[in-house]
Formats: sequence, structure tokens, C-alpha cells
Amino acid sequence: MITTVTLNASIDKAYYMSDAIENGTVMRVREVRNVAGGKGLNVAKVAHICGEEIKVTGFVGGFNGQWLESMAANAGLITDFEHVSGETRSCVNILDPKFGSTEYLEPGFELSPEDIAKFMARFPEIIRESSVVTMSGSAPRGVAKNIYGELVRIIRETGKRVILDTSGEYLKLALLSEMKPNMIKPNKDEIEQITGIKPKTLDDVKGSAILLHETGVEFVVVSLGSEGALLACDDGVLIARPPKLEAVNTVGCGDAMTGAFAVAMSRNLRPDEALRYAVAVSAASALSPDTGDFAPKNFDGIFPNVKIF
Ligand code: TA6
Repeated sequence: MITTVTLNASIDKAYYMSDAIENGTVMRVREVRNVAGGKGLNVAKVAHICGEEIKVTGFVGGFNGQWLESMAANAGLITDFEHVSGETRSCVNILDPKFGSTEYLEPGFELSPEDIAKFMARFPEIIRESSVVTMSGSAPRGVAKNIYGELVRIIRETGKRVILDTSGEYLKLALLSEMKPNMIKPNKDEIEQITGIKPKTLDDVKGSAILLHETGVEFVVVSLGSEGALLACDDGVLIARPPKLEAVNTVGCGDAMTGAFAVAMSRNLRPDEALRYAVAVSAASALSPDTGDFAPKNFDGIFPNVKIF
């Protein structure tokens, strides 16, 4: 089993527009798609499509929280959330012919010390049956910036592996903790936040990934968008590039990559096999209009055409 942690879950609303958005005007939305979202839910849905049993946890509240849990259960996920008094947030992704994707991410509810303490006390039991735990995205207000470092410690002390995909102070503090996540997946901006150096070339990305690997993170993955991903590990630096595709919705592709890496880790795939698998799943997810989704037939067409070098 794999558990995915989404501290700041979201009802993800995708607005598909017929025309380019114009600020200050009234615009009609051609199509709305609502899904159980937040990075960890996208991770979970993709890992479930890959064939694994998945538990989703974190914090939810209000009617949006009930709606999210209902959609997650209908997607075949085991739900084990901490229920709080606030209302689960929404995140809007507006897709239009001119600007592509524009996201509006709400901050989410504020958690009380009691909410957090109850979750932390339950956390060892929540993850007990999982071999791999992923933790993704932002954290709600009221949560200490070192939350992920503390959760990583609990996960590693129980002999499980953990993939952490977050940013800013949350990521920085988690990397300063004594026990490191097994895998992180920073993008180029997050590498700059951690190292203070904005990678400009692929060699810069490679150098930063090696630096982060040498701090004790077993696998450092840097997403390169449509160019695939780079992996730094004890086997060296590997790059995987998918075939060129006509993307439909790239929001959540990074989360799909995390989900596929979690599946590969639970199946003990070699690093090169895991990278090929994750890049193919992530590319296939770009062909779906929904975040946290991909069609296995699209994966089958992409997987053999991923180039590893
Ligand atoms: O990566 C896409 C996405 O998961 C959206 O689906 C939306 O939920 C957003 O990210 C949430 O990001 P955050 O960093 O606030 O957790």
C-alpha cells in the first residue's frame, strides 16, 4: 500500500474557456471539471491507476471536505483524513486558447494546535500498512514550517520510504533535518530557493541535483516539463525524455510523476526503470483534461519511446 499525505487538500476546478480570458469582463465558462485535488490527491489517483492500493490522508473540512472524500472514495481510494471545522479550499485552473493555464490557489483553512496534535498522534497508525509514503504541496495556516521534517522522521523511523514534494521554507527545513526524505522532486525555482542558485542550463540542473543528493537524499528528481526529468542518485545522473506530445492539461503532471515514482519505489524498480516509468506516466497525464489522471493506452504508446541518456 502507498499513503499520500495532502495537508492542504483542495477541490480542483478546471475552467475550460472558448476565448482568451480578459480581466475586468464577464466571461462564460465553456466547461467546468471538479475533482478531488491538492497535490497528494493527484499523486494518489495516478498511483491507483498504476494498480496500487492507495490511502489518502491529511486535513479536510466542511461541505467541500465531504465532497472531496466522496470523490476520492468513488475513485477507489481509501480515505483517512483528519476532519476540521474549516472549509476545504478550492483551487481554480483557467485554461484558455491564449494564455494556456492560469491557476488561482486559495490559501486554505487555518488549523488549530489541537487539529495538528490529533493528526500527528494518529499518523503512525495511518501509515502502518504502507511501504511508501508521499507528502505533497503546501500546508494550511497554523502549521509549523518544520512539519514535513517531523513527518519524515516518523516515517523513516518506522522503516518506510518517503517522497517529499513541497517548496519554500517547508522544503528547506525538511532538508536540514537529520533524517532526509528518500526522494525529493524540486523544480528549477525550488532548486533556487534551496541552493540560492537558479539553474540556467541542463548542466546547472545536474550540478544542483548532485549537490542535493550528496546532502543525503537518495533520489533527487528534477522535472524538466515537456523535456522529461533528471534523476541524481548513487547510480549517477540519468535523464529521460518523452516523445513530443500535444498537451491538453499540464496541471498535475508533476504530481503524476510523484505518483509513478512512489509505485516504482514500492515495486523496487531500478533507478533507470523508475525514471522511464515516471516520465511516461507524467507525459500520459498531460493528455488528460483532468488533473491526477491518465489513460493506460496513452502510457503504453509513450513508454517505449522514452529516451534515457
Ligand atoms: O500541482 C497542481 C495542483 O495540485 C493543483 O491541482 C492544486 O491543487 C495545486 O497544485 C495545489 O498546490 P499547493 O502547493 O497549494 O498544495
